[in-house]
Amino acid sequence: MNRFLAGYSPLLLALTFGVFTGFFLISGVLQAAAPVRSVAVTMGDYRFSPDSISVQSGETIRLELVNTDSLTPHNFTLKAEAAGLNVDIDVSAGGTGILDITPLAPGTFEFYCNKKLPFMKSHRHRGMEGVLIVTPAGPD
Ligand SMILES: [Cu+2]
Repeated sequence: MNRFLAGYSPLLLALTFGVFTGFFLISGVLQAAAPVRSVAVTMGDYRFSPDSISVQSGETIRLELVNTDSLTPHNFTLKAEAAGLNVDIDVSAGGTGILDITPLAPGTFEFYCNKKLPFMKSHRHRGMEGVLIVTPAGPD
């Protein structure tokens, strides 16, 4: 066996191990601390604003829903089985809601408000709908 390696390999191993352990610890911490991108979505006057939200496949975004109407409750419904999403959340008049979503497949998926008073047009029918555009995950 090579004497040099025999003498130094434990040190090298320890250093290598230490460097890699440090790297993984740091990358783990960085990943855990990575901020989730927030998108503020207002709901009012039978509209979502914005009514188009873009996200990368596999990315988690936080939707901060704000109902700006003082009397009318709204809702955020997003049924996108293909992307692993099944969302149905009510937001009371003047209220807020927080929703983290992670779409798992690219595509364009409609979201809408499912509220409807008897004998009235549904909120969706009045224009309360939008699209979630999920783009393919980039290389990283
Ligand atoms: Cu509504």
